[in-house]
Amino acid sequence: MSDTLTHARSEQLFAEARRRIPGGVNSPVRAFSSVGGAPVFYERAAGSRVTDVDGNEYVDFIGSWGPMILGHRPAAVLDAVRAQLDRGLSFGAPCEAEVRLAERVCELVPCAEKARMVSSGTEAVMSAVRLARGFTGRSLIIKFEGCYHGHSDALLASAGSGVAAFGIPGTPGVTPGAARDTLVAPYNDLVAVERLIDAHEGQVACVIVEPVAGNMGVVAPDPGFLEGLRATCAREGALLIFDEVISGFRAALGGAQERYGIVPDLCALGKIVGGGFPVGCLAGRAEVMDALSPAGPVYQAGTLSGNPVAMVAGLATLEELARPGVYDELERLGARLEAGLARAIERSGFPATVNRVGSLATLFFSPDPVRDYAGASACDAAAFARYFAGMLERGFLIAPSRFEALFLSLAHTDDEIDDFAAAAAEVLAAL
Ligand code: KE4
Repeated sequence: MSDTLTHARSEQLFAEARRRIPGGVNSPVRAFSSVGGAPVFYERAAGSRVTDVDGNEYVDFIGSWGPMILGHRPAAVLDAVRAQLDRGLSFGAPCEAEVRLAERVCELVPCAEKARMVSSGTEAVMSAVRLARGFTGRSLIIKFEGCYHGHSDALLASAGSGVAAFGIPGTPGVTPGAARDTLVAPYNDLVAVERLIDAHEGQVACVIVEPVAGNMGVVAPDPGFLEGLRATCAREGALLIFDEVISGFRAALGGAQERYGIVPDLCALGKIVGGGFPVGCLAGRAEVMDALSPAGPVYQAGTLSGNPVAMVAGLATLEELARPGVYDELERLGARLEAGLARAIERSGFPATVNRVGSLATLFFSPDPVRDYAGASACDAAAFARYFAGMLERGFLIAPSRFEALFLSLAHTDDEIDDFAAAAAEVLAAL
């Protein structure tokens, strides 16, 4: 924890939280467990900045883990939400807004012919896997080490994000039966995938991948990796699922599938599609999606799925992102950040490397390029914790885990990015 900013109120709230909330947080990575100290409790946020309950202001490079790509409290989303509040908060019945958001997702996302709304990325991925198993009649799934797909049982095998930060290969509570049908390959390793498929011919329902990995830190797909997965799945009769909960509407307006020109059979979306409200979305080929209840036999449901407030927030967000030049600007900001961090590494002489895809980046505490989980997990965790504290002290909020990304928004300014890089140079030099 920083030693000159005061965090008394955050510390007090954390003590109170721990009495009634397991670990004092509603999602583990927020607890600062791998970086030390009490988590910062947010009071309010606007644009690129958040203010904590002790009145400290920070430039925010977490952005609620991705949803805040427009910046916090964008006017267009606030206006849409305020108007909806006068019409109703939750219906549990069809409404026009969910039709319009499904249409918009299908217009923007290459694989999407139909879309089903849910309330989290976990739900979207869990439903996609069940749908793949139901549609193919097969049981096995292949995922990649270091990729995180939410916390449904079958996908908590060698997960990334919070699970990896705790060094938990899986987690207690996931039964051998639940994990048995999950096969794991190293990211960017096509040969390993083909070996698994050859060893389990006719049994693999799907291959699920973060097409841009964001939960071992940012790791881009090697040239040919996604193409290889596409061809292998087509040959094997397995479905290819892109988990685009992070990359969706961020890697490009149409997500990584647009950026790399590879069209999966299904994709899971989340974060940005809800504009800050709890929304996940399962989308894909109509032939597959129509196996979902009530059109087909694969059951899937949710009380708050298609919630009208969340739907209008998502619609307003996607409308803003569809404006001309948005992704050029996100790319420009990302390139500026990458160049700044590269200078910081050079100036400090600290052994580190930067991975970036668009407006996502990670500073890895490793002298070697990082292209998989083995590389990411070899990074210096203690150095990252000191770096985190140094950046917090200087007024920059980054994810409290080395297995996450820096999330840029359209609200970040050149000066904020340059100041971030200058602070990183100072902190790295002092590590
Ligand atoms: P949620 O259930 O948290 O909405 O989404 C799960 C999920 C699925 N797929 C990918 C690629 C994801 O990144 C996530 C969730 N991301 C983490 C951060 N890397 C959420 C932060 C948290 O767990 O508190």
